[in-house]
Amino acid sequence: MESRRWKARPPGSNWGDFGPDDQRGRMNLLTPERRLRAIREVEHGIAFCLSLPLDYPGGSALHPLRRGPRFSHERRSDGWNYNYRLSGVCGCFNDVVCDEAVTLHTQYSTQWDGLGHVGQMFDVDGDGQPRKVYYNGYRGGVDLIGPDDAADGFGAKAIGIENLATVGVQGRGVLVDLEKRYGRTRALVGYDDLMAALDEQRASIEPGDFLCLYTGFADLILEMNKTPDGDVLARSCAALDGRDEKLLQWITDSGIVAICADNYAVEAFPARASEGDAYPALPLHNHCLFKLGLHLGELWYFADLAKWLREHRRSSFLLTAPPLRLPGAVGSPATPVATV
Ligand code: UVW
Repeated sequence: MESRRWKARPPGSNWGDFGPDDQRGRMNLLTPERRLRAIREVEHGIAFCLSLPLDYPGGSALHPLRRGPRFSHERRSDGWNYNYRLSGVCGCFNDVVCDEAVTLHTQYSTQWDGLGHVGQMFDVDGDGQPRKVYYNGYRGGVDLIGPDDAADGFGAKAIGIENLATVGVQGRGVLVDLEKRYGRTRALVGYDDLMAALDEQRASIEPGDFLCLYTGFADLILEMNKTPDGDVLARSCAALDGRDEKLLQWITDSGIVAICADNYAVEAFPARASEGDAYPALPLHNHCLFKLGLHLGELWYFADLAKWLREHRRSSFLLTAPPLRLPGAVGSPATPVATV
């Protein structure tokens, strides 16, 4: 018998639709047939790296709590396990070896937001008491364990990023060229604007697709050469309008499996003002990660792919974009590849 971990699910959510214990969300729509359709996008055998160097943006201007990768090394004998000369018992080995450790904020640079990245205070038990919950009713303090929780072992015991990795993230990407439409002007893109951009490109989105948004934001970051100007970035490039209900409904209805953008948060952050006693600061994150189990890719690098697609009057490609299979993480760096 099915046992759900919630009595009431959030309005507009799909909790339970992929099963009571589902941890993959909309990636369930990535079927073998849809992967095959994606593979048929490959005609030239040309591949594009869709990642920034993972030590970009540089500094902490985009998010004060996220820092770039820091390397460290282990001691070995009386030196370090780096440029270390193997000697062996006979002293006759001539190998030289390097190992390393890295402290990496999983969402510093090109990344996937996992389903444990954003949840909501919601009355899942129907007893009038809002609780910290995430996609499909997984709970803060029970399934997602942090330093404040009494339970053993930190991390996401459910809906961790490893659940995305085991999907084998590969499908059809459709790049919407918002940079061509808006340049680097700050633009809030709602449903009507997105549909107009798709029409202009004669692109269509089908269930199982990855919606990819090229805004020029990552190019600006690269140009800032690791000293990003937060004020300039906040005033630049397009971002989705997470308060546009029509856009959110389209995301639900479209059957897309993920949204991947080259900007900071896919949606504009801060979002437009809202009304009411309690509402999400990140409404598109709320709709996608929390309600639909739909992953978000951020700070991807699309410039080279976008140029090629423009020149060839194409919008779609094969996308291969696994996160790290790192159990318990709520996000992951990524080095996605587009093949055309
Ligand atoms: C925040 O956490 C603000 O957003 P993001 O998903 O962009 O990392």
